[in-house]
Amino acid sequence: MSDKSPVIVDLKFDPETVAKSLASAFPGREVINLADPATRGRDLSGISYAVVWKPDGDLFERAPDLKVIFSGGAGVDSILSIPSLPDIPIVRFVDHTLTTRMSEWVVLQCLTHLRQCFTYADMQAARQWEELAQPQASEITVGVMGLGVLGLDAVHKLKVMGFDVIGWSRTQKTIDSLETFDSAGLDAFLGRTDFLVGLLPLTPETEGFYNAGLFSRLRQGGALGKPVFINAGRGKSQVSGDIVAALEKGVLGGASLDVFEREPLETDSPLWGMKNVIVTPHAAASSDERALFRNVETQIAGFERGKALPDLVDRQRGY
Ligand code: NDP
Ligand code: OXD
Repeated sequence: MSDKSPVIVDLKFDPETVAKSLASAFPGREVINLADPATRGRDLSGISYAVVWKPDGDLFERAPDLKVIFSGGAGVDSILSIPSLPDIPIVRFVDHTLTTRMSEWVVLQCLTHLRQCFTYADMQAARQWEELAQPQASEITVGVMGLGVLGLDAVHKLKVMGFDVIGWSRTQKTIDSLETFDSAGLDAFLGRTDFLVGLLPLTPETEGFYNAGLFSRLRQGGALGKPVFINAGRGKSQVSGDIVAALEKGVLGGASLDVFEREPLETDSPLWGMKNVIVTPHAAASSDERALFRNVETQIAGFERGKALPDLVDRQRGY
């Protein structure tokens, strides 16, 4: 029997993929996968570590001796909202596999709107051969909200594609070759933005943030005529009704949405069928389970050697 503390796994991901990835994870350490019915009623006291995504509401009461909580994703809102959350370190999942996926999604959406793929798809369906006027990427200003791990990588890759990129974050940043704005510079930032990319965490400050008032301050009359809203942060930061209304009124010319106020998105939501709108099912940057377990293994090994934990959540800030 190993003297290493077991790891509790409570991930509301695809159970089969989790089980398969766990088969070779955490060598020499017992894993208690709560998705496995055999663990039902198991005593979780005395256990130091848990890897969680949307954990059970009573997990922290069942596991009162945890020393570190590892988030199964980059966002931690579903952990921070649990009333019985103990005051111990929470480590976010920060990994190139997740960051790369997010930047792929962001760049794909920006290129899809830039290259007017919806109009070309309609023309293809109508067997219509016609070339549209094509702005350069450099004529489009992409305003990235959130200059954290994901925002900064997306900024870099959008610049490689030739977009004019500006960034906005809670605190002022100085970043080479990037014009940045802080909270006080919101109006100036929005007034310059053609494609708004949301990569903000969900906090009390960002709840309901992407709303009619904000959309009305985006630049009108840019190279594609109307601004586009692209969000992969959190759905509760956006007001769906305001997005639909802004698209209908022409305040927005298009949208790409990976996250929604309620997930799964209701089957009768108008967003599914709207012109120039892409809906993806919170899949922009899903965590790769193997990479997650490797990452947690490394963090635990470092922690047990007395190393400081990286990527810690600041509860005061809420992310
Ligand atoms: P980070 O914590 O690294 O960065 C968060 C950024 O948001 C920081 O720049 C921060 O500002 C900024 N921010 C936070 N609150 C505010 C505010 N009130 N006003 C302005 N700026 C603010 O997070 P990540 O980049 O790793 O991830 C961002 C979010 O992406 C996650 O929290 C999660 O919700 C979402 N996500 C979605 C996924 C998907 O598949 N759809 C996958 C992974 C993550 P400052 O720099 O000043 O602190
Ligand atoms: C995350 C997510 O936060 O997948 O990692 O939403």
